[in-house]
Amino acid sequence: MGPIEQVSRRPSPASAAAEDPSAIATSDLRLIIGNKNYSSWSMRGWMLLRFAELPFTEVSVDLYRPDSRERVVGLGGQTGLVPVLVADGHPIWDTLAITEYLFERCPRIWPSDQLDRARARSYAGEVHSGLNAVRAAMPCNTRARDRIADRTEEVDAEIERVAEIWRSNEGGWLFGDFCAADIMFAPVAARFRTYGVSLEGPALDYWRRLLAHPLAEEWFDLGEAEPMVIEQFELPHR
Ligand SMILES: N[C@@H](CCC(=O)N[C@@H](CS)C(=O)NCC(=O)O)C(=O)O
Repeated sequence: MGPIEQVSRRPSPASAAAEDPSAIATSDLRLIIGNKNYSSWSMRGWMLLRFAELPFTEVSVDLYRPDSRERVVGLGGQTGLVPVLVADGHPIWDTLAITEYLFERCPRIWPSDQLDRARARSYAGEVHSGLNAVRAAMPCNTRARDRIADRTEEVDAEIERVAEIWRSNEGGWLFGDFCAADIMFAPVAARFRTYGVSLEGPALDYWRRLLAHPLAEEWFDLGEAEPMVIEQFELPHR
């Protein structure tokens, strides 16, 4: 099956124009993503765009097929990986770069305080370049439950690090108001649900809140409705 193109449910132009009156008139945004059930980076890219309230067209490519990367490259990606945001024909092929691009048009992507912003970016960097053991042991499979992951020491240490960050939440979200730092952790929260990771106290509260965020719930529902099954990410049940 070829790429599926659809126009995302759009925010009211008035609300987006309030952030940046020139944005709607000047940019054509197209987001290339993978399977919603399995692609954690696609989830982040999609949530970021929806949070920024910028209208965009969505193009879905089935991942992990022999020609998937070629298709993504054909749509403008340079690495064959998703997400890719094509802005007025110019591809941005990395989630952190997409985040910064959106921040320049929608300041609430990051906290308003400079030091908070630096800390939020540090968390995003940690997710982007780290959590490798969790990623390998707990493939993203948002609709699955009660799956068994190999909980090595490395996996448990990364889970504890995530819990430590989540415990520091400031009465709701990591920096008070919801921002890109929370979005970075949304697929991690979904992984913890799939593989039954137990949390306690403020980390548990934060995990619940993140999974119940309207954009996360919408993404999970869309993933639930997808028919595709990628066997390599379907780990055994308990
Ligand atoms: N560094 C990239 C990571 C992107 C990435 O690994 N995407 C995965 C989906 S979650 C992918 O495209 N996998 C398809 C493949 O490996 O062929 C980013 O931040 O956007």
